[in-house]
Amino acid sequence: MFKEIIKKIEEFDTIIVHRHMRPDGDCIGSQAGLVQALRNTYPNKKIYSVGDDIPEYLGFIGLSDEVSDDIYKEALVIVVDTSIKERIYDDRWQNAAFLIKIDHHDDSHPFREENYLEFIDAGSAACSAIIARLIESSDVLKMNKEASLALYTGIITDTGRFLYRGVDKTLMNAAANLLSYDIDTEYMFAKLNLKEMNTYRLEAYVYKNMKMTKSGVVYMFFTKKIMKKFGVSCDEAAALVNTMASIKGSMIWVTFVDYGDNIRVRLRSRYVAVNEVARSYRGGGHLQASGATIYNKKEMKAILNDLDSLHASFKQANKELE
Ligand SMILES: [Mn+2]
Repeated sequence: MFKEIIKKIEEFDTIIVHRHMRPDGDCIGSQAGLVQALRNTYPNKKIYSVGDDIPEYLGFIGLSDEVSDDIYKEALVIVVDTSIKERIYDDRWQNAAFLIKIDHHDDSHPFREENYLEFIDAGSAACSAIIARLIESSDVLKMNKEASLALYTGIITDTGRFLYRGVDKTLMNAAANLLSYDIDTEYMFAKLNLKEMNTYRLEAYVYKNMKMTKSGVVYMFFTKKIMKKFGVSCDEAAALVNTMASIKGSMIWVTFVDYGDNIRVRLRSRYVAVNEVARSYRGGGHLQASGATIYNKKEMKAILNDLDSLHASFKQANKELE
């Protein structure tokens, strides 16, 4: 399949790379890494990166270009790290002459039928690792320092710094190859890890105030009032979900963040698959890292009930796990 993708890349003079909304590190890393490698390989092709909603902490790798509507009809569009078409940032992907999807989600669905190719490796813990393999395995595409920094950042973020399940030999080999391009990892980790003092204060608040359901699902609701008090944004609050990650007996942990129009839910877990529950509340994602959207306290209660039952029956069936 890599060969067919490369063939299409060779065929087109205009290549536009899209990704999903509300991008994370793997999403930006996949997109920027691919764009940088393509630019490095084809100085005479027009290569674009779509999306101006790059989070500040990913500004050191993210690329955002203005793309005019009329070039799509002659362009190859590549969508990275996106499972369903509703999540693609910028609807103009539909106008592509040819469309390619490269993804690693379990619930990935085809974007369309005609003039379309997809490569999905749900076994890869990061989409960036697939892009790295695509580039490294081809005789045509040329990796460089910028591309490798972006892809390595994607791998680091989507694997929780190589901690999550799914980190395997293939992924580590891809990461090792990227390191041969002289990436400044100290700089990268500073960009990813440094937090404002008020975020740490809020973290302390989470430790003190997180709640637990009967079976041990831990959760935190970040109200407007709390976020205002600590001076953190909704996204910064949501990023604190893993503060609750390592509590014995609590294999599911959840944040609720009041975004005003809706409440966004982040679900994380070890062992237990939580994406089914996410799907029933307008969300989805990975088995152990999903998101959902709810609209009121009643739904919050309902989703917590669902998770509590799931957690209770999982514990019942897996007594050795905690
Ligand atoms: Mn990803």
